[in-house]
Amino acid sequence: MWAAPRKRFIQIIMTTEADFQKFVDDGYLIIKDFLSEADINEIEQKCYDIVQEMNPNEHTLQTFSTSEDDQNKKRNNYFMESADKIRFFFEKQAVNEKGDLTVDKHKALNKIGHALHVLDPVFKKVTHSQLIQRVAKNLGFKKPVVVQSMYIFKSPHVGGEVVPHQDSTFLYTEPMNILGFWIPLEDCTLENSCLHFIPGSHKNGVSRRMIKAEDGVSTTFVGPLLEFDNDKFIPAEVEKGSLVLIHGEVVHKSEHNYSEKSRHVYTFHIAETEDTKWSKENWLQESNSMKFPPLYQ
Ligand SMILES: O=C(O)CCC(=O)C(=O)O
Repeated sequence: MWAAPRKRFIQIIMTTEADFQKFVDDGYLIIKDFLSEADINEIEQKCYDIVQEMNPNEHTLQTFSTSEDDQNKKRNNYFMESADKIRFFFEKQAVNEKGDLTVDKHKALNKIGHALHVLDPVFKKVTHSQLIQRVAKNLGFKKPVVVQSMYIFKSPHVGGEVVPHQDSTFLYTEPMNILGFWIPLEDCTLENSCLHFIPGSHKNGVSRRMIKAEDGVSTTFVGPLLEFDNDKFIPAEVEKGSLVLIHGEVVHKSEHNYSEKSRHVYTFHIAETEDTKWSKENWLQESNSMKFPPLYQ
C-alpha cells in the first residue's frame, strides 16, 4: 500500500522525497500550507452556522435521564446511529448533572460527526478536493471510500484528553488500510494541545479493537490495552491549514486543553476497498440509505 514516493506526489503537495519517506518510517506526515486561508474561513464559518442552528436541548438533554442504564443506552444509540448523520457530541466538563450546558454552546462541543462529508456541501467539497484525491492516489489507494468525518473543537478549558490509540482500533479492515486526514483550522501548539505521535509505532499491528457488542447497540473492546511510554511521544505542533496524514496504525494522543485557545480541526478517514474487507464488527457501518462514498471513481 505505502508505495515508494512518486514525483507527482512531491510536486503537487510541495513536499520532499525525504518527507514522504518520513511518513513511511514514522506513520505520520505534516504537510504545510495545504489549505488556503479562504478554505479555512469557509469551513470554520460553515461549522459556526451548523452549531448556531443546533438546539443543545435536542442533543444533550435527551442523553440524560434519572436512570444510569437508560442514560447510557441513549448515549450509545445517539453515537451508534451517527454514521449517516450530523450529530453533536458535548464535552463532559461542559454539561452539568441536569444536562444543562455550563458554557456557551459554541465552546461546549467535543466534536460533530460522522457524515459531514456527505451531508454538507462545504465539507463534501473539501473532502473530495482534487488535492486530497491526489494524495490518496499517490499513496497507492486504488478504490478508497470516505468512511467518516469529524469537526473537532478542543475548546478552551473543557477540551478533553484523547488517550493513546490507533485509528484502526475503531476502523478495522483486513488487511489494514486506513488513512486519516487531519486538517487544523487553527495553529496547534503544546499550549492548546496538539497531537503527539510515537514515530514508527504503526509497524507492530493493532493491539486492541473496538467492536459492536452482542446487544448490537453498544461497543466493547477486545485485546489488551497497551501502556505506552510517555517519553516516546513526539509533539506535532502545526500551523493552521496544514495537512497531517495519519497512518491507521500509528499510536497518537492529545492532552486536555487547559488553555484559553480553542483548537479546531476538520478530520476524515478513508479506507481501501480493493482486496480489502471492511469489518462487520466495526461500530461504523454503511447503511442502505448511505453507502460510504468513493473518494474517486
Ligand atoms: O484531534 C485530536 O485531538 C485527536 C484526534 C484523533 O486522535 C483521532 O481522530 O483519531
